[in-house]
Amino acid sequence: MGKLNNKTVFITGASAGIGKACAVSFAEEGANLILSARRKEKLDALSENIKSKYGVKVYSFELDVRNSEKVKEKILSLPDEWKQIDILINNAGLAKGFSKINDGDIEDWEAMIDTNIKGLLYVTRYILPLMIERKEGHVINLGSIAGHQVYPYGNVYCATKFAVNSLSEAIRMDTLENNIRVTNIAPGLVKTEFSEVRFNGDNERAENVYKGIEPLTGEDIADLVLFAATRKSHVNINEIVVTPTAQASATQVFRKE
Ligand code: NDP
Ligand code: 8X3
Repeated sequence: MGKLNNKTVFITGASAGIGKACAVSFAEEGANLILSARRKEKLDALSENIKSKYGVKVYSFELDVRNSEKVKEKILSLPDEWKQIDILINNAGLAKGFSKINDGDIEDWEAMIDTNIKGLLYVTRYILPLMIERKEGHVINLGSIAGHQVYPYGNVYCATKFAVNSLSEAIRMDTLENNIRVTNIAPGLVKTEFSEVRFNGDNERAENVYKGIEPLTGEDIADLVLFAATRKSHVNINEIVVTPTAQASATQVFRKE
């Protein structure tokens, strides 16, 4: 008997990294999953694997969270059996580029702002009313330690994660009378596709981010997301800040030679 049998979890950015690991961890606990991301073929492979391994129901579709009309359409047209969403994991997000503001690429800024802030808002805007109607639900946002501490060349990415941390607090305030739980997850270095995306497929540069340390994994974060989601209903984990043991802050990392 799983801890989340008959619960429905909606995960954005489920095709890779933390979102994918959450899909597996939540399925292991018996949850039915709504999975979304832009790369449908990755979602299809994951869905098949999860369905056959854990026997849960999976409903997946392509969704770019930057597209407010599509977000609205997809959520409002969910089949009835999928409308009762218990847990929303706002995970879709990315960093693009690593440069000073005066050298920054405006397209990269827009991709980060549109995905990490506006995308999270669009999805929350249409799912939250369904939770409020039932006076039950849990919104879990993927923030970052970059949302607590700015680091050199992190400028716009850090600003988007400061916004996520603020929005987690705001959603908590706005839904207090409706029995909605809200959790902000703020990890440090997690080895996923994150750095490859940030450095446009430059593998060597991406590998260097994790050189000499044992980084966190998507599974480590999924474990904590699951922890937050499986507390007794009167317990709200407001925030989890987590780093690799070798990382003390956004700027201090101890690397073995
Ligand atoms: P990955 O790059 O491995 O995964 C990112 C996921 O987000 C992918 O599934 C991707 O899917 C999806 N995504 C990106 N853009 C969009 C979009 N416009 N619409 C829908 N889905 C999108 O990175 P992580 O798993 O590491 O990142 C997940 C979250 O965790 C992000 O919000 C990130 O900021 C945060 N985080 C990551 C840390 C790290 O060190 N890795 C640390 C702290 C926080 P697809 O490309 O198929 O759309
Ligand atoms: C990702 C963690 O420190 O690479 O949010 O920005 S960091």
